[in-house]
Amino acid sequence: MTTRTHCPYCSLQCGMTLERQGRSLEVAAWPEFPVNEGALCRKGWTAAGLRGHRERLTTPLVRDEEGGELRAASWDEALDRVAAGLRAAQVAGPDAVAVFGGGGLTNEKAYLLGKLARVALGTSRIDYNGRWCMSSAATAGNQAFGIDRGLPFPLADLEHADVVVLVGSNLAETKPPAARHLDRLREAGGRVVVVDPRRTATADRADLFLQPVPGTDLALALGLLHLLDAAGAVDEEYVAARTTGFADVRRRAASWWPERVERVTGVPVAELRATAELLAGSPRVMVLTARGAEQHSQGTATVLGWINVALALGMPGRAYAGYGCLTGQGNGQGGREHGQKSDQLPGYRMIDDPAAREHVARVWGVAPETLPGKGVSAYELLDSLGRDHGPSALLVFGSNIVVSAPNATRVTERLAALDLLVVADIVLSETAAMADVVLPVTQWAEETGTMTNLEGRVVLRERAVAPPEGVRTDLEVMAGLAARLGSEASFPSDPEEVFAELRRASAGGRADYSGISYDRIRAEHGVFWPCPAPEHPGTPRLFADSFATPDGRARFVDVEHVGAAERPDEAFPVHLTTGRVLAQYQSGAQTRRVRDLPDTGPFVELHPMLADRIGARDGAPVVVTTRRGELKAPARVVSTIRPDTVFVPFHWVGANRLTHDALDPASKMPEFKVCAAAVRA
Ligand SMILES: Nc1nc2c(c(=O)[nH]1)N[C@H]1C(S)=C(S)[C@@H](COP(=O)(O)OP(=O)(O)OC[C@H]3O[C@@H](n4cnc5c(=O)[nH]c(N)nc54)[C@H](O)[C@@H]3O)O[C@H]1N2
Ligand SMILES: Nc1nc2c(c(=O)[nH]1)N[C@H]1C(S)=C(S)[C@@H](COP(=O)(O)OP(=O)(O)OC[C@H]3O[C@@H](n4cnc5c(=O)[nH]c(N)nc54)[C@H](O)[C@@H]3O)O[C@H]1N2
Ligand code: SF4
Ligand SMILES: [Mo]
Repeated sequence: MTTRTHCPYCSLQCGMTLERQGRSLEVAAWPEFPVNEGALCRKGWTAAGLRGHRERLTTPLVRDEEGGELRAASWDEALDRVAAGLRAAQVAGPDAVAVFGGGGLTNEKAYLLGKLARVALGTSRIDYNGRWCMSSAATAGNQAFGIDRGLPFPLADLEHADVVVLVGSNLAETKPPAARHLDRLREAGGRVVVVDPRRTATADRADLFLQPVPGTDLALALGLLHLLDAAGAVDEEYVAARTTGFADVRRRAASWWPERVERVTGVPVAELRATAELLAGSPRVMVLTARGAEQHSQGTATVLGWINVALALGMPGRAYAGYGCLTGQGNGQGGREHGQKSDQLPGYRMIDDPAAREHVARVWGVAPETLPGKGVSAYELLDSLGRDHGPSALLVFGSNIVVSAPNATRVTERLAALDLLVVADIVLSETAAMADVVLPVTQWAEETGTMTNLEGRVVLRERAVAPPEGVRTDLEVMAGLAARLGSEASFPSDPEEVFAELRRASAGGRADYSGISYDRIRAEHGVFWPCPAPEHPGTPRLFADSFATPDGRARFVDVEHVGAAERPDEAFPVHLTTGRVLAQYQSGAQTRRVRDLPDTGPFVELHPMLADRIGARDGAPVVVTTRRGELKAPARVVSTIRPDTVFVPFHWVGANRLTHDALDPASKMPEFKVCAAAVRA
C-alpha cells in the first residue's frame, strides 16, 4: 500500500510516499509534488529509520520519587498522576502550570495545545520552541508588512529572480532540495549573494560571498543602503506610492559610509561596492534571511534593516522579487498561527485584542473574560520555572529543551526545580529523561494532520501505518487530560474534526484557513493561506496590490546597528557561533537514533591560523569556554571560517552550555548566533 505524505523534519515539507511491505515501511519519491519534485535530502530518505526502533517509547513512564528511576505505568495511572499534579500546582493560581510546545507539531496539535492551556488549564503560561526559530522575522514582518508569512511567494519563484541575496542561510545543508533553485537561477544568468561568517556549501553556489563578523548583518544592510542611495538606485516612485517612513531610514544610512561598515563587519569596501552595484542594476532582487541573521539580540532590527534594502529597491510586491524569511521547522509557520505563542490566538489573532478574544471564545464555547491574557516568551518562561511566583508544573509537547535552549545549564536547573515535569515524546529525549511522567506518542507516519510549509502552503500528512501498541496520539493525550481536568469545552481527538474547528477559529483572522479542507489539500498539492472561503483559490503571492497594514503601505522602520550583547575581550577573544549540519536535525533526538545517518558528536570548526596560534590539530580535542560553560570536542580545522570565529553544531548536548541568553527586546529571540569564547588545545 502506498500513501502520500510529507517528511517529518524541516519546513520544506518535501512530498514523499510511504510504501508498506509487510512490517517494513519504505520511503519513495513523489515526483508530482511541486516543492521538491521527488528530491529528498538524506534525512528524508532515512526518515523511516525511527520506526520500530528499539528506543521507541511504547509505554507511559512515571517516577515515584525525586531521584528515583522511571518505571512503566498504564495510561490511566500516568494521566491520573499528571492531572493530580496539575491540580496541586493550580492551588497557587492558574499560571502555576506552564505549557511548552513545538514547531514540529501539526496545526491540529498546536491548535488543541493552545486551547488546552487557555481553556482546560486557564493558564497564560504557554510558548514554544518557534520563539527560538522564527520570532525575529515574524516580528519584523508584522512591523514592515502587517503580516508574518515566511515567504510571500512560492519557493520556485527564486529561479526567476535576477539576484537572490541569502543572509545567514545555509540552505544547501538545511533545505537541500531548495538549492536546485539557486543552480537553475544561475544557469539562466541570475546571480546569488551569500552572507555568512563561514564559506558553506551554500556559499559555494554564490557569485558574491560576503563573510562578516557574526552579529554585524545590520551594519552591512545599512552600508548597502548607503551605497544604493548614493548611486541613485532608490526606486523613488515606489517609495512614494507604496511605503512610509523612508526619510528617517535614509538619514540613518547616510552615516554608514563604506569604510565604517568595513571596520564593523570586516567586509572589504570593494566587496560592498560590488554587491551594491549588482543590486542596483537588477530589476528583480530577492532578499532572504534565515537564522544566521535572525538569532541575535538585534534579530528583529537586522531583518528590518534588510527589508529596508528590499523596499528601497522597490521589490516587495513585484513579481519574482521581494523579501522572505526561510522558516525552519516542519510546521514553523503554522505552529505560530494557531495559538501556542504566548500572545496569540488561532488565525494569528492577538490575545489582547477584544474582538479576537470574543471570536475565539465563541468557537470554544466559553466566556471571553475567562481567557487568560498575554503570557511570557519561551526563555523567560523556562527561566521562571520553580521560582517564587513561577510555574511549578510544565507540560512539554515536541521540544527537547535540555539540548536546544540557550544557556542550557541554567535552563536544566530550572526544569529540575519543578514539582511536575511531563514530556510527551516518541523517544526518551534528554528532556524526557528528566520528567516525572513520560507519555509515548505516535510519530508522523502513524497519524494524520496538516503542516504549513515555509511558503505558507498547507499540506496534509496522511497516516500510512498503524502505531505500535501502547502509544497514543498527542491529540488523544490532550483530550484525556482535558477530560480529567473536568473541562467543559470539547477536545476532539480526530484530526479532521480538530481541523474543522481550527478553520472556524481562524476565520476572519490574518491566517485565515476557513476555506481549506483535507480534500482540497489532496486535490491541489496544498493550499496557500489566507484562504477565506471554499471557493477561494488560496494566496500563493502576497502584496501585489497592497500590504497588510492599515493604510496598505509597507513601513520602513528606522533601525540602528548596536551589535552583539557580548563581544570578544582579552579573556574570551573569539566569536562563537552555532548552527546545523546536513545529516542531523535539531536536538538530534530523532536523527541521532537513525542508524543510516552519521552521528559524529559535537565538533569545533576553526581556522588554521587560530589552530596554529593555540596549537590545535585537526581531529584532536579542543576546549571552548564561555562565561557560562565549557565544551571539549574534536577540532575541525577548515579554511572556510573566519579566523576570529569558531562554530559548533547544536545537535548534541554541549553547544548550548556555551550560548548566551541575551534576548531581542521585541521578539525575545535568544542570541544563539554569537557570544564571546576562548579556545585552547
Ligand atoms: N540538516 C538540518 N536541516 C535543518 C535543521 C536541522 O537541524 N538540520 N533545522 C531546521 C530548522 S528548525 C531551521 S530554523 C533551519 C535553519 O536553517 P539555517 O538558518 O540555514 O541554519 P543554521 O545552520 O542555523 O544557520 C545558517 C548559517 O548562519 C551562519 N551564521 C552564523 N552566525 C551568523 C551571523 O551573525 N550572520 C550571518 N549572516 N550568518 C551567520 C552559520 O554559519 C550558518 O551557516 O534549518 C531547518 N533545516
Ligand atoms: N545553539 C543553538 N541552539 C538552537 C538553535 C541554534 O541554531 N543554535 N536553533 C534553535 C531552533 S531554530 C530551533 S527550531 C530549536 C529546536 O530545538 P528542539 O525544540 O529541541 O527541536 P527538536 O529536536 O525538533 O525537538 C523535538 C522533540 O519532540 C519530539 N517530537 C517529534 N515529533 C513530535 C510530535 O509530533 N509530538 C511530540 N509530542 N513530540 C515530538 C522529538 O523526538 C524531540 O525530542 O533549537 C534552537 N536551539
Ligand atoms: S529537505 Fe527537509 S523536508 Fe526535505 S527531505 Fe530534507 S529534512 Fe525532509
Ligand atoms: Mo528552527
